[in-house]
Amino acid sequence: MRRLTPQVVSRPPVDLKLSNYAPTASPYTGIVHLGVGAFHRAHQAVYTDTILAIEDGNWQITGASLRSDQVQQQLSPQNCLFTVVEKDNQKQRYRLVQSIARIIVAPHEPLQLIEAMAADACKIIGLTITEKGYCHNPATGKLNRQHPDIVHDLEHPSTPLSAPGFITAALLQRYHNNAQGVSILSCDNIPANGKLTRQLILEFASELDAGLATWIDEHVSFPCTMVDRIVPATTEADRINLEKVLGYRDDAMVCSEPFSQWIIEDDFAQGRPAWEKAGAVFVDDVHNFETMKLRLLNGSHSAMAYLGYLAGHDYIHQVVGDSVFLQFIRFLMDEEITPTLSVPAQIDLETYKCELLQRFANSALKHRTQQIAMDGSQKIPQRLLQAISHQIKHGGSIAALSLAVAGWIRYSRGIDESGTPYEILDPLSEKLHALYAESGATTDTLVRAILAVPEIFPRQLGENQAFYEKVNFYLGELNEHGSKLSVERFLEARKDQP
Ligand code: NAI
Ligand code: CS2
Repeated sequence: MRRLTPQVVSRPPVDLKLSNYAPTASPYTGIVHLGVGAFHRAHQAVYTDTILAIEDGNWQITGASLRSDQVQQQLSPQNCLFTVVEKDNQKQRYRLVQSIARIIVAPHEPLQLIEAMAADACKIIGLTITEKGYCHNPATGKLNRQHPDIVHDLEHPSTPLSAPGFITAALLQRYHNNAQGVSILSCDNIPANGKLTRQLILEFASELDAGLATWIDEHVSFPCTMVDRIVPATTEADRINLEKVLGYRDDAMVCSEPFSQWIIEDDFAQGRPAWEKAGAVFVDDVHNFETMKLRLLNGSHSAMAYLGYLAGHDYIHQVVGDSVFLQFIRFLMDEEITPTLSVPAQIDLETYKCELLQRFANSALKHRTQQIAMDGSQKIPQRLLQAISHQIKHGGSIAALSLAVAGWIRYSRGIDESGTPYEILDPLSEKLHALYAESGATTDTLVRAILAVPEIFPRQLGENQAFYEKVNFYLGELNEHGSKLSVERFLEARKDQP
């Protein structure tokens, strides 16, 4: 086995595209990024790789893991080089990415991470740490003070565990050093991700030092972003295929679709790379882009993940390849999500929705329904529930959205339609499991109990009778008929309506 090494850059295989630039000499880089998972590698690291080849600037990335050392084991032996494979049903394209300079494993080197973010050289702190990494309450957008990592970090602020704790520790150093401000760039699928991050950091900082909170307010910017590129978790089969084509083993490779979109609010405290030259779009306000993407793409994704998995589909392309689910998703998009959107002037919504369905049908990209199903408690508020609240307020239909929520509840039972158990990966899995165990055989007690979980359901929505009735009805359907037949019955019932 020949591992990917810098020699590849001097004599690359013919199929491999790569940019030409020298690695940064400085130990401190302009960008420090928390959460160097699959998405960061196929998205922000690629945009930055393009820019490094066309303009000067210390914009290489120091990547940090706040959890395991897996990313370091993948990247460090390869001098942080890795391959992105763009795949669709027609072709595969290979690109070597060189924009990551080094990796810090925070649990091993917490002070080095704080120092990297507090350094004058650092202008941007990026985040792709998943929804749960923000340690907030998704229903209220406030810091979850009961979160064990937050409890720890407020007691031990100089040796933190959480992302809010690490960022605040670095900002405290900058404040004490009278240093310049910095931009905190959340690239997670969270509504108003910049505003939310600001709120959480200010809440955390106020607990430590009121002067720090004022300094952050004046010196630190939190641009909101809409990010989009489907990047499934890499499998061993992906690595073996890459080795066959390119002749080297790449433990850090990622596969993604060709499509990529990055819409960013142009509010940077200390400058930024000219990412627009790599295709990013800078706007004053991302709200309408983000709502459109979170509800149409991610809302459909979650609906397909729960209902599709229950119907026996392991991958997203299989779900949209099943005409019953395809019709259902199109109905969900057109009848219940579209009415909740203010569409940005640059977007033709019909084209956008058709392209989404084509992207979902990409069978070269094996996107597991169970990957999307994880962390449902952190995802469904912005993907499904906000659209439901909007529809209720404006007298619109919530049937398909409620069937998707019922799909999530049925999925959370952890037993599939053939009786086989599976693991629920969700920060609230214990709570959901306990609610299932306590609720007995009928759906109504369970649905009442789940809709009363304050971390997920805003009170007004959880107490809405029409919503409760719909979810209860569809959960009964799913239990009685299974997912596919329930969706068929749903569509059949729509045919009779005017
Ligand atoms: P991944 O599983 O490959 O990486 C997740 C990263 O988050 C890892 O570095 C992990 O250490 C870190 N992390 C997990 N829990 C954490 C916690 N509690 N605190 C701090 N760090 C934590 O996942 P991937 O694919 O990179 O996705 C990450 C996020 O990126 C998603 O949750 C989403 O918000 C966003 N995203 C992902 C897309 C995709 O298709 N994969 C596309 C658009 C956005
Ligand atoms: C997916 C997203 O994992 C999930 O929950 O819905 O990561 C999705 O692939 C991206 O948002 C696409 O941009």
